[in-house]
Amino acid sequence: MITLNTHYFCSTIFLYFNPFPREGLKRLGFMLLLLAFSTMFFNTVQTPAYASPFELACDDGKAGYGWSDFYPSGAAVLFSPPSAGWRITAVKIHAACILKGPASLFYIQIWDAGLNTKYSEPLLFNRVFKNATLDWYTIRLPNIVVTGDFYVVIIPMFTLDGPQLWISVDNNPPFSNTSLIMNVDKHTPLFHMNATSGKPGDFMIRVMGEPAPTLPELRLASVEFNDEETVMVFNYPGEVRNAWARLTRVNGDPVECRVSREGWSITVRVNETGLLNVLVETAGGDVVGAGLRINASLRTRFKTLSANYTALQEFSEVLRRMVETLETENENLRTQVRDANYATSILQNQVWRLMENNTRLERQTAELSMSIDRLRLENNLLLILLSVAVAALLLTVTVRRLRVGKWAG
Ligand SMILES: [Ca+2]
Repeated sequence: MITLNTHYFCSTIFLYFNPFPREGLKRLGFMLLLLAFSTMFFNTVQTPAYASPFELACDDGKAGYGWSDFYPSGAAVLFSPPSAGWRITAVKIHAACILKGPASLFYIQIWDAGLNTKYSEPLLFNRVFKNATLDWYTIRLPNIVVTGDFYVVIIPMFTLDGPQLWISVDNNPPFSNTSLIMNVDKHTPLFHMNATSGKPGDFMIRVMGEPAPTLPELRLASVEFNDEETVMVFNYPGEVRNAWARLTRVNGDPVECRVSREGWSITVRVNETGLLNVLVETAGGDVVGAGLRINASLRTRFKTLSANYTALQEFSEVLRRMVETLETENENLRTQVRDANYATSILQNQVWRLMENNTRLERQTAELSMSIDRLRLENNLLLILLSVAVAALLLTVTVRRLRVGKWAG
């Protein structure tokens, strides 16, 4: 947090008028009083510095010191309007801005009680502030209608070498306990400037407006991603005269977005990340807004998923081809098996036939063997008979020779 106290303001900004820094506070008070009188007297376009029936204020009008900080810090004030619906026509800031360096932007935002952005507008410092002049500055807004409590958030986008916006803080009791320093990137409070805090105060930020009928909310209906862009559809259940959208990049630069509408649907296409602010102008000229953070991680996750999906699709295609190949191989194998079965059955038949033949041959062999045995037996018998016949013949011959010898002798 960077603070610039009144003493410092006076001793730097009003040095020309005040050679004695200790007199600075009185001098500042006097100048503010003079300014208030002059604006009231001349009835200029400058809004009076004190609360009117249509001005919501949490400070008492006395600046104690100036606050500024680097992004993502922002000065926030919570307002509780007197009616449920409130039309914001302008925001007033008591501040001093040192205009130097290249022209650059600060932001004014409206958040709802749930810390959701409803409106975000980038503004050039030199279009709003006079150089090094502590004063009330009025920033006109396009009739933004809010429901219930809301925050006005000023993001000074402090830099060392560019314009430096110092927002006044009323640091005298009583305290409204409605000012805080926000992390506008994360949408979380960084520091509550409550009476019980170490540094209580009220940012000198006020709201000009009037009661308005409550309007329906602009709601996000769908988000889709593709390789090039994020496509969001918002619904507004009412007559829409105009619709527009603006993306604030992470570095703070604003980009206008493409918007198309059809009936209640407003389609916004974005190809970057950052804070998206979508706005519709109703038939009555009021403006209703919605904010949405388009996250880098969400897109990265989508891209990763998309890449994984493509890889899986390719793998699936490889698998499909493998299955096809396997199916073909399976069919071939089936055919081969069928053929093999056929061949087997043929072989089996041949085997059966061979076995039958074998059996028949065995039977024939057995029969032949029996025939051989019988013949062999018959042969033996015949041989015996032949031996007996030969022996009988020899005996007969011998007997005859003996008889012949006897007679002759
Ligand atoms: Ca006060």
